[in-house]
Amino acid sequence: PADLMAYFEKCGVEVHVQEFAKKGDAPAVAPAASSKGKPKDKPKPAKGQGKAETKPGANKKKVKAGKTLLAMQWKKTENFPMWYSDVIVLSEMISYYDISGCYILRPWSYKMWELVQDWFNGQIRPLGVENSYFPMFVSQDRLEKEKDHVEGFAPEVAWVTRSGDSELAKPIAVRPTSETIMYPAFADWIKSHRDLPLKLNQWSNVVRWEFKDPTPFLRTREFLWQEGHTAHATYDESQVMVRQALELYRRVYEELMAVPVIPGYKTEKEKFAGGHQTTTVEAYIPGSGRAIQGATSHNLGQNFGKMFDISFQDEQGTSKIAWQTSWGLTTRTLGVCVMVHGDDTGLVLPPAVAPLQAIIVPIISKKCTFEQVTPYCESILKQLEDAGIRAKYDDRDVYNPGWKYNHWEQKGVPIRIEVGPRDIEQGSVRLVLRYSGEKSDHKVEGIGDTVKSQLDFIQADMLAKAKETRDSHLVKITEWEKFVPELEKHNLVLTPWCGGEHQEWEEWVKTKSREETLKDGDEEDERTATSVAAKTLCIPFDQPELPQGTKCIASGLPATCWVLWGRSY
Ligand code: 87F
Repeated sequence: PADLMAYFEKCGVEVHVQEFAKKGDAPAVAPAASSKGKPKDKPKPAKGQGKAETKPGANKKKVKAGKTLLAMQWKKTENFPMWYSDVIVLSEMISYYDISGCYILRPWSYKMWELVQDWFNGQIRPLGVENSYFPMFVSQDRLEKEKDHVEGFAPEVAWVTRSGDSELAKPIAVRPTSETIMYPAFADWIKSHRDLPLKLNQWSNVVRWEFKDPTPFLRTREFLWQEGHTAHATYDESQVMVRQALELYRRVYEELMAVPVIPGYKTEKEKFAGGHQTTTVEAYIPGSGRAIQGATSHNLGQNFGKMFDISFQDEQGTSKIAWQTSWGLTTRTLGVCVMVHGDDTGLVLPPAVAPLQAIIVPIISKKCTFEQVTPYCESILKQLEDAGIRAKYDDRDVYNPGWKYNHWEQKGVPIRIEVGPRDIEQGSVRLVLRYSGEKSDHKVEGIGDTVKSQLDFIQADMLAKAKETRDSHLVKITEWEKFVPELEKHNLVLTPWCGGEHQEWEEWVKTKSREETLKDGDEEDERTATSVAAKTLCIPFDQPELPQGTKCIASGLPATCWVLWGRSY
């Protein structure tokens, strides 16, 4: 199709593309459409969104001449969910699958996850955290041992009830999280203060059978994560661990994904019910004006220790209950990264998580053949690899340079290195930066160092730009009247809060913000099941000054802190 389109363009023919897929089928851009089972979850344009409404009968988008069939069909500002789907499919991160809420992570996204894993493993090792692997199945007795913890989550637990034709004597659950799988073993292993601290991590998949609309990476029924679980002799030690894990999560977002986050405490209402205190990092998605929980780190107190009898003899021989933590980071990180940085051409990757950081594209012509350009390109590749850069020379002769530019742009490769006849003559290369489109020419000597410093610059600048955008959507208010109008401007809102035990006021804000939004004629998006109600995201660690006598925005009671609100995923 790409070649056909190029041919028509050359002939000056304007092409209209008619897709023959049935209504509800994934469009032709999703390769999975050709597989036998019908792919699920591909978003469809919502009523009143996109071109479908403005031009009756024109539900299929017109592909402009010169664009290949494999180009993005939606703009980020035009229809954010459709744009997101375009990006993750065209970049070859995701393929759709015939079970709702489940997606194929293709090598391009899986490599990104591996880069996160490598970095994270490198950070937890010096903290004394060891990797391990526990079974994915949990018996009903164990899963339901800690009632508080499963309560509320129960509808999401998936059960295996049969093998072949025979019913299992007792159904077994697929892990939604591993507290109840790991802690009986903790109880076995921990007898004395000498057995502490115990710090384990596991990389695995978990299953949570959610009924809200799924979104690849952000909300899926099966996802990949790491879960850390630790046990300590004292509360203070456990608290150090909680904050170390959260700091790593902040760094995953900011240093790898180039996404700024706000670290803080969850309120009593939003914390993990099984624990003592939850800390979180919260990110902002400009395309939807929504917040998203990035990752959480819990201080479990002694709740699980009591339930699973995780006790030890201290130095004096007294029996004590262990203090525990748990913390988790998921493949959601990748979705947030795509949503924050992607543009109308496709994916834009920060170098730290780019499977390829630089792609070398030769410009072949009659006067400059593959044979002539290849040694030059290979020497560039060698220099890049020697500098520790993930690079590739795209020497395929079945595609022209324009096709390759488009392909690697869609995949978000941070730097393209173009090599043409003039470059070979002059001993130069042309660099094109994906995130800004900026072009510049450089000497081929020292190209490893040049590209390295460009990558560092891109990484820092992408974070700085994302932070600027996030900060411009962060407002501090002290009167309720401004609350919903600020949400409507896609802002996160920091307000004074009475805090503590006043959970009912949090519910009040949720209800009230929803009512006031719908009163203005907005419709709640039934398709994505994303609520227009605001909820608390966190009580930021970094607290602005709270003048004496400041009142809670909701209750009017004396405020005890600032809390961050937003519509969220
Ligand atoms: C769904 C079904 C059953 C979340 C669930 O955050 C149980 C649960 O316990 C459940 N969904 N949770 C909370 C998970 C807490 C905690 N686990 C370790 C984390 C980080 C990693």
